[in-house]
Amino acid sequence: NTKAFIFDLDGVIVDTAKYHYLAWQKIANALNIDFTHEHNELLKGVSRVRSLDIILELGNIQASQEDKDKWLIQKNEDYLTYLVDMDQSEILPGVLTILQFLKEKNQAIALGSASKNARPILEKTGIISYFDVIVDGNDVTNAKPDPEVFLKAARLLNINPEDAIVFEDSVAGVQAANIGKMTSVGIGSKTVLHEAKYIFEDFTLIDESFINDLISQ
Ligand code: G16
Ligand code: MG
Repeated sequence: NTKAFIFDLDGVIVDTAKYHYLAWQKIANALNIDFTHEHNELLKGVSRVRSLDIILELGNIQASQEDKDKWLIQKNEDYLTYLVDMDQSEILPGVLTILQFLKEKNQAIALGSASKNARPILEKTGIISYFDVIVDGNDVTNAKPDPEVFLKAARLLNINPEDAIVFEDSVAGVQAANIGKMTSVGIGSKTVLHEAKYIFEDFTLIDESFINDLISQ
């Protein structure tokens, strides 16, 4: 039995949400917009362009496309400075164990991320070779909760959506998996991710028997 195991990136494999937050905060501060950790939750799984719109809405600011483009470039340049020193130590607990186990079981592994910086992050953390397929923000036109990113990954792996399992930390991502008729596994808070079929606080709580059951289903 071969299934497709599709991983989200930010918040699932690495904790880059903190770097996105710092970079957005600089933009928000310069515009006198109050941007808290709670506000940052709204940006998880959301594209860069949409994230800026959400921040501008928080501050009730109307901006020209020219200004928006400038801030989007600034945000990404600042975000990239946090990635310079990134290494394997930033992989979230339990992730490597699961990737190794899936490989031993000859399962198909994909990345399904909204980020346009996914490849360099997988390279820096040394895990890019685990992924048979990478679909990221450069490859899709519709953002989560649209299932495009996950459907595309499953199609490239030649596996039916019904035989795909998606690991996600965002509400939009869980919804995308459900809409795509895939098995959604939420990584994070039970209250936030209640729409997921299964929910675990983190990957250390996922054991081999759970994965084996998914494979034989
Ligand atoms: C991620 C993050 C979002 C971020 C988006 C775009 O997606 O969760 O906060 O805004 O990527 O990232 P970038 O600016 O690097 O293109 P995911 O789907 O990996 O959680
Ligand atoms: Mg995420």
